[in-house]
Amino acid sequence: MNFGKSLIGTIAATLTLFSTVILAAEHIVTAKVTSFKPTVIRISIGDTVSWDKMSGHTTETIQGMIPQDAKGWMSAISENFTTPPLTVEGIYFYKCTPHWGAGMGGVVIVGEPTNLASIEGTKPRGAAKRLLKKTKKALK
Ligand SMILES: [Cu+2]
Repeated sequence: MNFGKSLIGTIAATLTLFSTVILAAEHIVTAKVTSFKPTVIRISIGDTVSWDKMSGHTTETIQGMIPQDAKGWMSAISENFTTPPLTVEGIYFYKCTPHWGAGMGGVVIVGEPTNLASIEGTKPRGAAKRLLKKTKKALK
């Protein structure tokens, strides 16, 4: 009897583990000339993001424009980078450092946009301002 119960427990735990792994999705962003496609993506907590066709590009989170408790990320140049599972909810602005002057950046929204007011509070200008506009549009 005890064996039966622990077996069921083991099966339940295994299924929970599998469903977590299966449900965590990988999202692909493609670098195209000096932009990221799609520029703004919405993902679930625990998903990952990968960048493709990154020759000559980087992806690096922008200081002050990610959730307070989140770790940012920084790729090497030309690296088809994949984030670890993004477990802190909120909005992450990122840039391609070599092409930020040309406005090459993007946004990952993990779960709910909990830090939107905080990002607005930084009064972004230029490319960051355009990213904010696209973020708000995506949230409508
Ligand atoms: Cu670039």
